[in-house]
Amino acid sequence: MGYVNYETEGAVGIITIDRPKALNALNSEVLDDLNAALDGVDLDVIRCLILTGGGQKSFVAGADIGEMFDLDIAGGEAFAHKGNDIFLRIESFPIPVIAAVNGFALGGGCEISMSCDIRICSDNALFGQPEVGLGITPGFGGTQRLARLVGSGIAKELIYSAKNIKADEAYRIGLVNAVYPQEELLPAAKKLASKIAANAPIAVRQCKKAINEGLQVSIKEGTDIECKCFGECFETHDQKEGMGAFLEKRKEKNFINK
Ligand code: DAK
Repeated sequence: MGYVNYETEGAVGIITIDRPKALNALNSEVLDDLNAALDGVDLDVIRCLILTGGGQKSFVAGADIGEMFDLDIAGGEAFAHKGNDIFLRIESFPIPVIAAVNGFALGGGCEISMSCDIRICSDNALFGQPEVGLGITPGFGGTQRLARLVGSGIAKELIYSAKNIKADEAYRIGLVNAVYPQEELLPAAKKLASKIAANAPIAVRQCKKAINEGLQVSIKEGTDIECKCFGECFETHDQKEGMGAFLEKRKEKNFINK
């Protein structure tokens, strides 16, 4: 695919947005290629995804400002739908997605990282929602996901002021889980992905579903969702394997995603 590379290492898939000349900005082609990369993930084999940016400087420097500049109302709406559909697809993708943020994560770049389950970043990462300085609102979920992740007070400050924050501040406010030197970022992402991939895949998927769906509803509805997800794990090979290993005092577990 032109602007997006997809490779696998065992049960881990790595998607790289690779348009370094434009700091990996999201134009329509990148969004199409990203969609195609997600289509290509073999969910029978892959248990965790990593999303990162090509080059050493940028994760994603936002939606493509050049492409947006001339859009009319219909074109703007079509672009908005295309982006939002993909971001929602990442958020509800059946397996966990880790954003390995290796530089600029501005506008749509910050937003795509927030549609991932977990964010870790390099020490040169820069996060921000600069849209109000461009005369628009965040449009790929920034007003919604940032407030949910870091609280409305900090989200409002960042969005209204359009200020960028460095990796250490992103860590302090809980936007990222960890910060690494650039060269250690991808190895750390792979290590975390492998740890996730070693657990029972059906259980991990049900956890993602329960957390994501539970965040949208009341605690009572959320715990009902949790009960349903818990139930879904039973009668599976992997539930018998996981509990069997404990009862037999066996360290090795053979989870087969069934
Ligand atoms: N779009 C297009 N090209 C970009 C770009 C972007 N967002 N960011 C960088 N580039 C391009 C530059 O134009 C330049 O191209 P050439 O001039 O070499 O052809 C190349 O990448 C290198 O950039 P710089 O020369 O500027 O590199 P610097 O290191 O000096 O600066 C920078 C890096 C990231 C600080 C700077 O490039 C910058 O400020 N970029 C713009 C960042 C930004 O404002 N991002 C937010 C974009 S707005 C919506 C949906 C979505 C959105 C909104 C609404 N609806 C559904 C309603 C999303 C909006 C956004 O994401």
